[in-house]
Amino acid sequence: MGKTALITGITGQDGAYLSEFLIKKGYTVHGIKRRASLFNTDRIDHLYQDPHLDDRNLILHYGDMTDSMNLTRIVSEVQPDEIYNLAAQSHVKVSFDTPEYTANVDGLGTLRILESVRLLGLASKTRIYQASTSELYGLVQEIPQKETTPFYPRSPYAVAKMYAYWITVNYREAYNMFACNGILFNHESPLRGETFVTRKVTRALSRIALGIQSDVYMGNLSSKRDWGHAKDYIKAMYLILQQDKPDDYVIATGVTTTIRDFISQAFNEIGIRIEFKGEGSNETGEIAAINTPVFVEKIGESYLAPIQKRIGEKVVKVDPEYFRPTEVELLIGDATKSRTQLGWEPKYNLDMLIEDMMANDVKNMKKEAYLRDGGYRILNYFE
Ligand code: NAP
Ligand code: F7E
Repeated sequence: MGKTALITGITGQDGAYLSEFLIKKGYTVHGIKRRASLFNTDRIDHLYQDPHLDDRNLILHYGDMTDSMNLTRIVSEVQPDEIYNLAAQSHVKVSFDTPEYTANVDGLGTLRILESVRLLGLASKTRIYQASTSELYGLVQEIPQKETTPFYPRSPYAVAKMYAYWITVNYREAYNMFACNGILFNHESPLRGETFVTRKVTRALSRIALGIQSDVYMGNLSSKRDWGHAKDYIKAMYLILQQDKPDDYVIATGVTTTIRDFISQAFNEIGIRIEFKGEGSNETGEIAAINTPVFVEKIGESYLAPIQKRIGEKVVKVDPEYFRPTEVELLIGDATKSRTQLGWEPKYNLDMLIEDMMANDVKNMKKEAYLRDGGYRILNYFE
């Protein structure tokens, strides 16, 4: 008999990769999904199975992190060996607009999971992974950040996650539960939500190159993030729950990059060199060179794609609307403990991550351009 896992936040980026990974390992995966007016299961549709089939390995339950009774009923029905608590209002900027809701879902939601396991008498059976975050380090007290670095949260999101972190530690110590925090630094992928900075950039650049969009407005270009690939990071979540003893681990690449450099590298990926000029909200990114000519073909004739005519144009601009009331300027993790104790090693570096994300978005936008303009066929890189 394989193990049974319950994943909250199964419809999110990490939930989707983790479900696929656990199913391949022989798990039966149960997931909690919110009711929405649309399906909202795009990321896991390839794993979906008809509820009338016997022996399903993916089973979805309606639920919400704000609803204790519903969570307790699901935990009771599923009797999971492992719970991966990934559900959260996960957008830092949005947490300034919805602080109470974020605290409820991200902070108290974690308590609800822990308490349901305890009340149902599952404390010695069910192992719990809590999706903690590098945002806890906020105004960093040490460089690089590791498990012992003091926290200094800088957003309602991070403060809520700080409660979740400590309540997880408290339940481990008070009730002997196998409850662990993965302190994960930013991780991205083609499945990343469209409003996080990396995906916003890879989508916008693909659209700019194809002439669907003229420019992109960004926030703080100088902050630095330690970006990894979500496919590597979900493996760490699994490893954390397979250890002999519960503990907390930092998961990071140890490399940090500015938003500005991420944008430049993503443009490079499609043969476009960009130059940044000016400062603060007056900073712009201009097209300095196009190294790979991009052709489009329509009804037999081929000509240069719209981007070709745009040398010198300002394609990246700053809108202070995207600035945060308090910013996390620098994150860089030290994952020595994970490497030595879990044997965790990331396969992707930043170049590979950007390549994966750009290839995916160029493919998506190519489809969009084709549908919109009725018959474009984009050649070269876009082929
Ligand atoms: P994500 O793509 O935003 O997914 C969040 C998931 O939580 C979605 O399935 C979402 O459902 C669900 N959710 C939100 N509010 C909920 C509620 N009230 N009740 C039930 N489900 C709810 O986030 P992610 O990038 O996969 O991250 C997974 C977890 O790791 C999150 O807890 C995040 O805070 C944390 N984390 C992420 C990173 C990172 O860089 N990605 C780093 C450190 C920690 P819908 O699909 O219905 O919106
Ligand atoms: O911002 C700057 C922004 O929204 C990264 C979540 O998964 O990782 C994520 O949180 C940086 C910030 O991620 C734009 O100011 C500039 O400095 O992609 P982000 P985040 O805030 O780091 C952590 C680890 C989590 O736990 C969270 O759940 O990029 N930035 N211009 C921008 N950010 C956005 N979103 N949009 C911009 O236009």
